[in-house]
Amino acid sequence: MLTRIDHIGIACFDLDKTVEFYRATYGFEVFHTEVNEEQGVREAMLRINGTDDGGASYLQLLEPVREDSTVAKWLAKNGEGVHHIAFGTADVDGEAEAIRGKGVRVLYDEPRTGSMGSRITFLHPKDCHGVLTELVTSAPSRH
Ligand code: CMX
Ligand code: CO
Repeated sequence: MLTRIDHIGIACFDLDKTVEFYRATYGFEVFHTEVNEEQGVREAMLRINGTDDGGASYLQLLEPVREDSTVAKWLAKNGEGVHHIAFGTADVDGEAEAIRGKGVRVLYDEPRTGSMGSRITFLHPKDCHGVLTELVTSAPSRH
């Protein structure tokens, strides 16, 4: 079961400036930052609210750290903006398999490491009416 919006991924050219916009405009503070080398991004997670399954909802601000990263490619084509949405689930493996069985392309054979030790996978945007969709299971320490 997909139980919540885990985050909305937003691609930006300058992470520090974008973080400052969200702080100054809305009062959202940075909850966590990290570089995910595998995904080719430097990211800031802004926590919006907790949820009743023990998870939370975030904005994920993403700045590419190398030119061949998926986010760099997307920014070059589209400019800044909403890059993907992510649904939270207790069972990313099971959800990915079930969705794959419905004919939607799941991009990874096995979930990979996402923010804060979470496990993530992605569904191809062309199979999801134009929306790059991520599935996330939070790390146990966040429950
Ligand atoms: N949202 C919607 N559509 C998208 C998209 C996005 N974010 N990214 C690409 N597309 C579309 C393109 O517009 C293009 O459509 P057209 O053929 O109609 O022009 C098509 O998908 C192919 O795009 P592409 O630019 O050629 O890009 P690739 O096929 O090389 O890569 C994808 C697309 C989805 C496979 C790749 O972005 C990917 O693997 N994404 C998952 C990983 C990721 O995004 N990591 C960063 C976030 C990390 C995190 O959240 O933690
Ligand atoms: Co994400």
